[in-house]
Amino acid sequence: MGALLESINSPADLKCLSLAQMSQLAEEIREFLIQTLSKTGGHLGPNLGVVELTLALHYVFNSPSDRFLFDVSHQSYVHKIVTDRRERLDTIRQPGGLNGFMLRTESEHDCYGAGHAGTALSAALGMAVARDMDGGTENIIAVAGDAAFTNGISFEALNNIAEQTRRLIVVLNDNEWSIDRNVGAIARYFHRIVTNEHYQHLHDFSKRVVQKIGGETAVKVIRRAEEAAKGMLWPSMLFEEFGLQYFGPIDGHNLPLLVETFKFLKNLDHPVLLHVLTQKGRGFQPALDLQKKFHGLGPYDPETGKTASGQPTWSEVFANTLSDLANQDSRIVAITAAMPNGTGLDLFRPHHPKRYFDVGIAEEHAVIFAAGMATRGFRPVCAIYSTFLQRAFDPIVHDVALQKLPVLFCMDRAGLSGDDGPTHHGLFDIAYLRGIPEMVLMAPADEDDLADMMKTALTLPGPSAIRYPRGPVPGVARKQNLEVLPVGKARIVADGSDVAILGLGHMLPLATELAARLESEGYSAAVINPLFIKPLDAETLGHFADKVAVFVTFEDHVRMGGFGSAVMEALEEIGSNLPVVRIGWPDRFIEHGKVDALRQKYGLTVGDAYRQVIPLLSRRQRRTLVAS
Ligand SMILES: Cc1ncc(C[n+]2csc(CCOP(=O)(O)OP(=O)(O)O)c2C)c(N)n1
Repeated sequence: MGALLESINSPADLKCLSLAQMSQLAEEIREFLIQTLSKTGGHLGPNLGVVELTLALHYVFNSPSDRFLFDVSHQSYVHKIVTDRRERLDTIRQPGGLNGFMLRTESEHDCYGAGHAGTALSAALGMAVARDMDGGTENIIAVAGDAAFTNGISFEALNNIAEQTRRLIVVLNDNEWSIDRNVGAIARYFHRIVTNEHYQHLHDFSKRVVQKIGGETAVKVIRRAEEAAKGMLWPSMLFEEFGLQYFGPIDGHNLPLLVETFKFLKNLDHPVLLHVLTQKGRGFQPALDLQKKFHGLGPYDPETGKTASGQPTWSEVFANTLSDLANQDSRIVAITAAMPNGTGLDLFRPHHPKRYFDVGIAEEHAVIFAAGMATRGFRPVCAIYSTFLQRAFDPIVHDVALQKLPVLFCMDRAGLSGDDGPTHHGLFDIAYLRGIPEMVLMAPADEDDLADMMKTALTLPGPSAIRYPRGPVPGVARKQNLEVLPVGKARIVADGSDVAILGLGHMLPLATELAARLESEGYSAAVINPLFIKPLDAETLGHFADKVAVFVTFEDHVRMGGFGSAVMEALEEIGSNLPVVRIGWPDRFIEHGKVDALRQKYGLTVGDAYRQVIPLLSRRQRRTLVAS
C-alpha cells in the first residue's frame, strides 16, 4: 500500500494534503483497488473512474455532516476507503466483511443505502427538504451515473427539485457506460454535449486557468476558481428547464479543477447539476479494454485481468434457448433493462439484432413496452433479475396480467445472490407474483427444465414467469428436443409413502439428499420436482396427502408467501391438515456472504429439514403402533 494512503484514516486526514499529494494519493488508491479486488472481486471499473471525484468531494465537504449519496452505490469503494474502512477493504463482499454498496449500518458516512439504480436524486431531495424544514445548513450531494439518468425515478426527482429546495448539488458522473454502452436519447444527448466543439474550447480554457492558479495563494485561488467555474458554464437546456443550473462538462480526473469547482458550487443558493466526465476503469488497461466485464466481476489476475472460465450459466442457457426458439418463431422479441451481459441477452443480440431491445435502466417501462408489443401479437420475453423486477410489480399486474397479455418474465438471479447482499437477493418474486391472477409461475431444476419451460411459456395465451438462480447450471446431459410441459403438472422423481419432499427449482438436490437419508433409516420418501409454483399440482398433492404423514418443501425464497405457503394453502383447500415442514429464508433481510454458509446459518440445509421431519414421522409410527 502506498505511503500516503496508509496515512488516510478519515476525511480530515485528506484535508491536510496538498493537491499534488492528492493526485499521488489517487494513484495509490487505484493500485490498492486493483490489487485488493483481484482477490475479493467487486465493482472495479466504476470505482477506478471516481477516484478523483470522491477525493475532491471529501476534500471540499465535511462528511458525515455533509451528505454524499451515490446512485446504486457500487462506486462507493473510494468513499469507504477514505472514511475509515481502508483496512477492511479486503473483506468487501466477503462473509462478515464490508458490504459492496453503501449501508447505513456500516458507517455514519453512509447516509443512504442503495443497490438499485435511480434512487439518489429522490433521496437527496428528501434529505434537502428535511434539512430546510429543520433549519439545517449541511450540503447534500447526489452522485449519479449517466445510466442512472435513463431511469424514470431520476427524472421524477428532477421534475421536483427546484420546487422543493434551493440547495442541492447533483453530480452527473458521465462515463458513457451503463454496464453495457449506455443507450437511448439521454445517452445521445450527453454525448452531444461532450463532443460539442465549443465545449472542447472551454475545456482547454478551464484546464489552463486551473494550471495557472495552481501555485497562487489560497484567496486568489478561490477567486479565480470562481471565475473559472463561471467560465465553464455551458447551459444545457435540459437541466436548466428543470430549474437546475448546469455546470460542465468538466474533466472528472482533474483534481484541482474538481476541488475548485466544488468550492464554488458549495456557496450557490439554487440547485445545480455538475456534469463530470470520467473514464470507467481508468488506470487498468484490461478494465479499459473490457468495460462490461470489469463493471463488476469475481477475482481476477491483477496483471492481466484474466478470470477463471467456468461452465455454462443459467443466463447462457436461457439466452441460447431463446435464440433457438426465436429462429422458429419470428414473433419472439427479447427485452432487457440495461442488463444484456448479466441476463445473457448479449448472446441473443447478434442472432436477432432487430428483435433485441435494451431499454435502459427502466424496468417499469420494459414491462409496459412488452405489454404494448404483446397487444400486436408479438411474444415479448423480459429478462430481468428477480430483484429488479420488484420495480415493475404494478405494470405486471395492471398492464400485463389484467389484460391477459402473453409476456414471459425470465427472472435471473432468483434466490440468494450471495456476495451482493440484501439489495440483490432475489427472495421475494414468488410472493409478489403468486397472488396475481392469470400468472403461470415456474422454477426449473436443471437446464432441460428451463428450456422446456420457455417453450411452454411461449405457447401460453397469458403471462408467465420463470425463476432461476445465479451461477452455473447443474450440467445434465441435454435431451434432443424441447417439450411443451403440461401446465400445472409436477414431476414425481421418486415415489414414497411416509413423506413427500418437494424441492423447488435448484433446491431439488436437497430434496433428493433428504430422501436418501430418510430411506437409509427405513422411511419411504417421495421426491417431487414441482416445476410449477402456480398453478400448483393439487392432484399430485392430494395423491400424496392420502398416504404420507408429512410434506417437506425446499425453496430458495422467503418462507412467508413462498412456495411452501402455497403448498399449505393447497392442502388446506383439499381438506388435508398434514404438517408441512417449510425450508426457506426467514422473515428478515439476509446479509451478504457465501451461499452455503448463509444456508447453514439460516436453516436451509438437509440437516435442518431432517431434524424437523423426524419427530413428525415418529409420531406417525407411534400412532400406527397404538392403533395395531
Ligand atoms: C433498478 C436497477 N436495474 C439494474 C441495475 C443493475 N446495474 C447496476 S449498475 C448499472 C449501470 C450503472 O451505470 P451508471 O449509473 O452510468 O454508473 P457507472 O457504473 O457507469 O458508474 C446497472 C444497470 C440496478 N442496480 N438497479
